[in-house]
Amino acid sequence: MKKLSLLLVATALAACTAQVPAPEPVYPIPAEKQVKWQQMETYAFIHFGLNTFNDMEWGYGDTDPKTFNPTHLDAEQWARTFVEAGMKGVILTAKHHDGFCLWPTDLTDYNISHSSYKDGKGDVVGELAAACKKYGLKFGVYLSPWDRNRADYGEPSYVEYYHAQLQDLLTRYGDLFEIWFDGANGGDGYYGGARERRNIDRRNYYNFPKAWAMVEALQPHAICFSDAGPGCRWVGNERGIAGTTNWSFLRAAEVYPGYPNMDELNVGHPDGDAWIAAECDVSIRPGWFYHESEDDKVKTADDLTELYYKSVGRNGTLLLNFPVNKEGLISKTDSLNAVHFHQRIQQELSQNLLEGTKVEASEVRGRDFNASQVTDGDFDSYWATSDGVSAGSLTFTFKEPTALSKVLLQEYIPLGQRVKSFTVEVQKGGAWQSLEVGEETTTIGYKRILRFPEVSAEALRITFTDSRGPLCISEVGAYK
Ligand code: FUL
Repeated sequence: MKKLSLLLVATALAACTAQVPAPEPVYPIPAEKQVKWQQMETYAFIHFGLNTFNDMEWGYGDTDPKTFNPTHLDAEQWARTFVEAGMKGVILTAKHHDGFCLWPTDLTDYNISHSSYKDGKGDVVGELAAACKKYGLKFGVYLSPWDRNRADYGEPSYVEYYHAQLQDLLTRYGDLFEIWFDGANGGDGYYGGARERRNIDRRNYYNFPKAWAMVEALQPHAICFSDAGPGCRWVGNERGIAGTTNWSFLRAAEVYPGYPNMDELNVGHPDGDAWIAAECDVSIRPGWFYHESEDDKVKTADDLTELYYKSVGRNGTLLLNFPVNKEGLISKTDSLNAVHFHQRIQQELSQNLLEGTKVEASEVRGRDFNASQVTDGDFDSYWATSDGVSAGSLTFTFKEPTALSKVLLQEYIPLGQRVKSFTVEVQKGGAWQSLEVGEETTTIGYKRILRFPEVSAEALRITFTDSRGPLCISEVGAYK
């Protein structure tokens, strides 16, 4: 009898301490560079070019390059603003739809060397690349496929030109983290004087697979943005808002740049076979380019905070655009609001109230995957359940009733996005009650943040009710 109980104890101990292998991935899974990209969370966009000086959003392609004349351009001022606003990188419109190039290039005359800026000796792409290097920011470029200046737009030769421009940008400015392939094509343009409407086959004309292969070969750490990835996808609106359900997958064979189903892009394809997470692009002003008439329409720190929770807080990244002004600077209101926004987020999410609480899991895969991993602040350690266990709960008990108004959840996405539904409950007066979070609690992904009216809780319970495989939860936080 004694022997048997000893044996039982020994087996139980072995089960607790034995090294259990990590869960198998549940495909699709992200490439390492896609995980690193998502961990950037917020980064800046800059729309700057001839439009800035001509009060336009979509230049026709015939605007005089001489009108490009920033008087106090200072790319370091942009970079400093982004650093202070907590942003990890910046993407610049090296060429927008009007075809004007912000870098000196032999491929076209329609470029900065024919402008008034620095008597034609300027290079905004190079100046920003250098500022990013100095201030520790990542750098990326937007190279519009649609080009309203080029006479041969619509011909095969234009596509060669476009790929040559891409090659130029990929090889001249050091490491890039993201290349932006825009999906717009409004049809009409200057086109070398033809002044007509030209429609192309969006799916095939630009030979995007070749462009993406060039990026892979020349900038292996960069990811490609488009409506359809392959690195990351458009979130389906320009308001910066991800779906409350947001899968980081798409069915790769169905999607392409210009893919018209924005609702699908907003939530992803739950049965997708390619990892293509959502990027939420939005401008700090109504327009993408600078317009004096919008000086009093800059999004406030409150507006931006709201956007953060609806983008980063819904498994997306936030790409916040700054329309650089005619002086060549980010306007004061824009930079102040962005910095205050960052300070707000830092303050709201600074103190994880679950640190040091007692945490119990419904089930644990093994020692290396125990429940305490979810409050250790380390994304790379996670709580996991055993094979075959795709539901479970985590209960955090506070030492004393604690006021909460936010819950943050993170899945360990290198092994896939798994959770399909979950519930959040708080214990009050010994009884559990479900928390009204005002939005569906389906997916989590890299990060999900829920906000709710402040509640005083003795304990917090997250129940993962359905998942595509064993649970892998990196972090759980609660904040006031
Ligand atoms: C769109 C463009 O048409 C806008 O001008 C802007 O660049 C936005 C980010 O993407 O497709």
